[in-house]
Amino acid sequence: MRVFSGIQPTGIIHIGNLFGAIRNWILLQNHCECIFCIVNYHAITLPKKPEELKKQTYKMVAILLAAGIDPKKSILFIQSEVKEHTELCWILNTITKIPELERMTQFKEKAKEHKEDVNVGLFDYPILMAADILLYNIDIVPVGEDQKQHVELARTLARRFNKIFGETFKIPTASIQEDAGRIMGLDNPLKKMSKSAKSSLNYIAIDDSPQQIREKIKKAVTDSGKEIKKTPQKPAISNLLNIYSLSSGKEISTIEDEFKNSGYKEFKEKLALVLIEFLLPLQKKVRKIEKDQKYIKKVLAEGRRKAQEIAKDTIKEVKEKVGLV
Ligand code: ATP
Ligand code: LTN
Repeated sequence: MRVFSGIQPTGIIHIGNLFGAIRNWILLQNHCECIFCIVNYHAITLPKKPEELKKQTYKMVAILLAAGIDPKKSILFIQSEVKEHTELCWILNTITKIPELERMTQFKEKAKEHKEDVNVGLFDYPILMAADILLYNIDIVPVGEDQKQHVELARTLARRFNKIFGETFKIPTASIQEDAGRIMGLDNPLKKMSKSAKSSLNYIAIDDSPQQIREKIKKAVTDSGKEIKKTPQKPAISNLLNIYSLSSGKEISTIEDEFKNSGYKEFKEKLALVLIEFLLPLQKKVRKIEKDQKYIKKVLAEGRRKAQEIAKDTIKEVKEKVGLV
C-alpha cells in the first residue's frame, strides 16, 4: 500500500495536528510505503512573509522528525523542490471545469474569510492537491474530514484523464480520520482545535511553555456536574480525557477510575503535568534537530531524490499521452 499526505508549513502546530494527523502518519509508516510532503506551494495561496514561510517550512520538518517520522522508512520532502507537482497541476487544470472548483467548501469558506486575498492560486488549490496525489500512484490518502472533497476531486480527475488519454492514473482512496482522533478547542469543545481560532486559549501549541500549558488547561471550559467521565453529555471533559489519554498512553477508563473521587481542579492540574511531561522531550528533540541544519538538508535532499524518481516517470507518461513530448 502506498500512502501520501501533505501538511502546510504553518506557524502554529497544535496538539490537534499532532494527535490527529502526525501521530497517524507515524503509525502508518510501519506497514505502508509512505510519502509525506510539506506543501509550501499550498501555503502561499494566502499571503505569507517570505522569511517566515522559509523558517516555518524547516520548523515543520524538525517537528515531523522529532515526532517520529523516520526518513529511513518514509519519503519526506518539500513540495516546491519537486517541479513535477506544478507541471501536473497545469495539465490537470485543462481537464477541470470551473464549477467543479467553485463548489469546493474550503474555497468558499476561505474566500469569505479572506475577501481581499482571493487569488487564482486559492481557487486552484484542489488541483495542485490532486497533482500531489496522482504523481505517486497512491492507494491511500489519510486526511481530515475537511479534505475529503478535495480527494474526491483527485479521483474524478484521475478517472477523467484515464478516459480521455488512456489508463494512466491509479484511483486513490481517502482515509478519513475518525472522530476519536479529533481534538476539540479548549475554549469551545464543540469545535475542533484550530490554529486560526480567535484566542490562543483554544489550543496547546507544541511550543507552549509549561507556564502556558498550566494556564490554558486551568482556563479550559468544563461541563456542568463534577464527574470525570467520557460521555456525549460532557463534551469538554471528554475532550480533556482524550488529551490525557493521548499524552499519557493510558486508557480513558483507567483515567476515569483514577479520578473517580476527584474534582475538575485536581484533574486539570494532573492533566497539565501529563501534557508538560509529554511535550518537553518533544520540544527538546525539535530544538536539537533544528540546530543540525546539515541533517535536515540531508534528509530533504534524499526525500526529494526519492520523490522525484517516481514523479518524473509519471510526468513523462502523462506528457506523452497528452502529446506534449
Ligand atoms: P486551520 O485553523 O487553518 O483550520 P488547523 O489548525 O485546523 O488549521 P490544518 O493545517 O488544517 O490545521 O491541518 C493539518 C492537519 O491536522 C490535517 O490533517 C488536519 O486534519 C489535522 N487537524 C487539524 N486540527 C485538528 C484537530 N483539532 N484534531 C485532529 N486533527 C486535526
Ligand atoms: N490540503 C491539505 C494538505 C495537502 C494534502 C495534499 C493532503 C496538500 N496536498 C495531498 C493529502 C494529500 C490540508 O490542508 N490538510
